[in-house]
Amino acid sequence: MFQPEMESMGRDALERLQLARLRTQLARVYVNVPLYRRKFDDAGFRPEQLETLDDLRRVPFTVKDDMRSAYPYGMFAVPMRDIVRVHSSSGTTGQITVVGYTKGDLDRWADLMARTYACAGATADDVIQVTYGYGLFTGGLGAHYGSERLGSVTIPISGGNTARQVQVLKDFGVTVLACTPSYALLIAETAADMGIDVRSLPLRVGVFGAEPWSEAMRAQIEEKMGITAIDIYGLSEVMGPGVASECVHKNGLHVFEDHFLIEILDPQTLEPVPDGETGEVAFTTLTKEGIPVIRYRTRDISRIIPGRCACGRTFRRMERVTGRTDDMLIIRGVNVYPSQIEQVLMGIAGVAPHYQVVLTKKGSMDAVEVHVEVSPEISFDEIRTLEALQRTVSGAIASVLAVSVKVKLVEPKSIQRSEGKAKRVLDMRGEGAKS
Ligand code: DLL
Repeated sequence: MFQPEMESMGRDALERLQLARLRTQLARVYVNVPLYRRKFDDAGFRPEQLETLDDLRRVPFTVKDDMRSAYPYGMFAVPMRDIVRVHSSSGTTGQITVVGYTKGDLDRWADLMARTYACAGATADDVIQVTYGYGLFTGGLGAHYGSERLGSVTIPISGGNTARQVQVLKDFGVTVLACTPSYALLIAETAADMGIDVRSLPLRVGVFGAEPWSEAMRAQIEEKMGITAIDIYGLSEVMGPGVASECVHKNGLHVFEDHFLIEILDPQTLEPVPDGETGEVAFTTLTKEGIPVIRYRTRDISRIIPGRCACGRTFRRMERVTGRTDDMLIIRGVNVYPSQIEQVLMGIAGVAPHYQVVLTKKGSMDAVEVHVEVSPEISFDEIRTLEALQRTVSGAIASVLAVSVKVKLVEPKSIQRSEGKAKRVLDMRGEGAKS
C-alpha cells in the first residue's frame, strides 16, 4: 500500500475523519460558492446543522448542468490566484465543463494516483508507459504525476501513433501500461501485425479505465498481452483518475474514502440505498480546494460490494461501472447497456472484440443494429459460416438480454479504432441526436 495508515485505518476512525472533513468542506462551499449557498438556502440547510454523516441526505445534489451553468469558473471555491491548473471534462455529451486545482489538490491527486498504481501491484521498480491522453483530459497528467510520486520510471508518451507505442513498449522495458482498455486491445492487435509477441515482453500489469469494459474483455486483454489488467475509475468533476481502483484481488474498486464520500442512489427516489444494491453513484469530495463537489450525481451505475477485501484495505469497494444512465438503450422496453452486449460478444468464438451499436430510425420507430467484426481467421467469403455465426450472435444476445436485435457482421478492422475512449454507440437517428 502506498499510504497504509490511511488505506487500512479502522472504519470508526475513518468515519470520524470523514465527518470532520465534510463539515469543513460544507462550510467552505457555503461561504465561497454562490451556487451552493443558494441551493442550501433553498433546501433550508445550514452547514452547522450537519451532525452525522447520514445528515448528508438533507443536502441538495449537484448535477452536470450546475457545472455547465457556472462555466467556466463559477464553481471554484478559491480565488483564481490559488488555482494552478485547469482540466476539462471530455464533453462527449454536450458543452465542456472546467475544473480547477490548487497546489494542494495536485499534491493529493498525485498521492491518490500513486495509491492506484500500488493497488495494481506496481512499485518504484516499475517502468510505466502513460498512454492516456495528455492535455485537458485528466487521464494523462493524472497518471503521470502518480507514477512519478510512486518513484517509477515514467514514460509520458500520451495517446496515438500506435506503432510507436508498441516500439516503446518493447524497447524501453515497460512493465506497466496505463491507457483505456479499448486502446490496450488496439496496441495488442498492432503488435501482432508488427510480428511482436507482447506476451514475451516484460509488461506485466495494465491500469485501464476511463470507459466501461466487461469482465470478458479483461480476460481477452490479459490473454493477448500476458498481463494482469486492473480497472481504475475516476471522473474530472470529482478529480480525474484516482477516485477508486481495483487491487490485485480484482473484485471491485476500493473507493478512496478518506477523500471521497460515495453514495449509491435509487434511480427513482434518489434516496441512498444500502450496500449491495445497485443505483446511480454520487460523490462528495472531502478535501478538494479548487472545485469541491457536493453529492455530485455521476450518472454511472454501480453498487457497493459488501464485505472486507483480503488485501487489508478497509475502503469499501464499488463494483465495476457497467454503464451510465445516459448510455442506457431502451430496446422495446428492455434496458440494455452497451457493456452487456460486449459481455455476450466476448464469449463467442469467431467474432473479434470490436463492436458498435448503431441506432437508426425506421419511420417513427427506433431501430438498433449491432455491428460486430468477425475474427481474422474466419473467411469473409464463406457465406454459410457467416450465416451460422450471425445466428449464434443474435441468439446469444436474445437469450442473455431478453431482446432481439439485428446483428451485422463486418470485416476485420472495419470498425473505427479509438486511441482514447471507444465510441460504442453510433446514433444515426437524425439532427441533434447524441452520437
Ligand atoms: O475518464 C478519468 C479517468 C482517466 C479515469 C483515466 C480512469 C482512467 P472523464 O473524462 O471526466 O474522466 O470521464 C468520466 O468516464 O463518469 C465514467 O462514466 C467513465 N469511466 C471512468 N473510468 C471508468 C471505468 C476520466 N473504470 C467518466 N469503468 C465516468 C467504467 C469509467 N467507466
